[in-house]
Amino acid sequence: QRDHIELIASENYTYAAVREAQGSILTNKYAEGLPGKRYYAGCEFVDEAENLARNRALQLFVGSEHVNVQPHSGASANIAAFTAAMSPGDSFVAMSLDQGGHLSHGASVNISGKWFKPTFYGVRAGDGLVDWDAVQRAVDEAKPKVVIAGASAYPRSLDFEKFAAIAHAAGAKLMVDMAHISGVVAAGLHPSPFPHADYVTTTTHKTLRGPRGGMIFARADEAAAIDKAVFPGNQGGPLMHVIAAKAVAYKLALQPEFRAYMQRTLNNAKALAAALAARGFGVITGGTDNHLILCDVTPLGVTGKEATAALEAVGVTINKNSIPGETRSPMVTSGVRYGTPAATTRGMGLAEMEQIAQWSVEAIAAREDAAKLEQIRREVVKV
Ligand code: DSN
Repeated sequence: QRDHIELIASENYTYAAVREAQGSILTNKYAEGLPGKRYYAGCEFVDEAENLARNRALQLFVGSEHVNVQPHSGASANIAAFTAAMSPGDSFVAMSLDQGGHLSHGASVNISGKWFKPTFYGVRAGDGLVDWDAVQRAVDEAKPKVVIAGASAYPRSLDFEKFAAIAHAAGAKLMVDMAHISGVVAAGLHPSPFPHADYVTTTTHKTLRGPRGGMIFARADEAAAIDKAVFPGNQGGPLMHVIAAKAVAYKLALQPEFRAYMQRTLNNAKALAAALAARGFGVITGGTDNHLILCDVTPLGVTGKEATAALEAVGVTINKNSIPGETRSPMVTSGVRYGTPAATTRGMGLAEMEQIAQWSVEAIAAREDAAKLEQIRREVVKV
């Protein structure tokens, strides 16, 4: 982590205070249930931690009504929300994985796609933006119980109000998975899913910069259903050390410094997108509104796998990624995804973004030249 430049859009470096809480003796405690209503004695201190996390989460996301901070991960949060809203066999609508969606939004290999019936929408071939006609068509066809808005590789803002209008007109619930953008939403730099969504799931370790974990928000009238879906529906004992660490992270995210950090993250992403485009990368949608950039690397004569390997060889860590209209397998891909949250946490700014784009294009060009790759790697290690 010291020697590489970390540019995976879903990763970050969390705070020392979060690591301290997450590594604490609270890991020793079983606490099934909720604060004040546990199945075990001796929960007075973990109750305090969970109440802090819950109250701070509600404060951080203005307009939210209820939160459960126990999900172990984003995928756990998603399956709990699914089981609160649907029975096995029920239909839902989501963005497909190869168009920017997430594995846990109905991929055939995931429980969400095995137990429930997904119908997918995607992005428009021309501009890479959400295909609203496809969303409406999918809803009309599937008559879903749930519509999901949220993505893992979508570089533009999502119009949650529009998603809610389409879902609610069809009698479906809107579930927003804001895992990638929760920090951006918390900072007020992305339109909020509140009050439009019925359920909002997220991870806590991406742009939000907390410990690895998940949480679910719900409308007040869905509170009991969501709590039951998490425990005993999908999980046993909550990870109280992680919940304490979530409380620490949310407190830090409530500070003005966090908003400034998030603004720098977005500025860096815009600068990196422009610098990559200037060097021949096919930047999908032409830029970014958030912390991530999706690029077609085939104009540079490589696949996503080859580009990622070349950058890894010089100490720049990104991931290969399918792009809209993908023709290659997910293990090869035509694209790569960059993200700026971790590099920004490290203090990098606009000059470094320009440098990263330059190293990227040089590493790809030198991918079969071990001596040149080593020379670039030595430069990377110095930053
Ligand atoms: N695996 C994460 C990502 O990289 O986007 C999402 O869970």
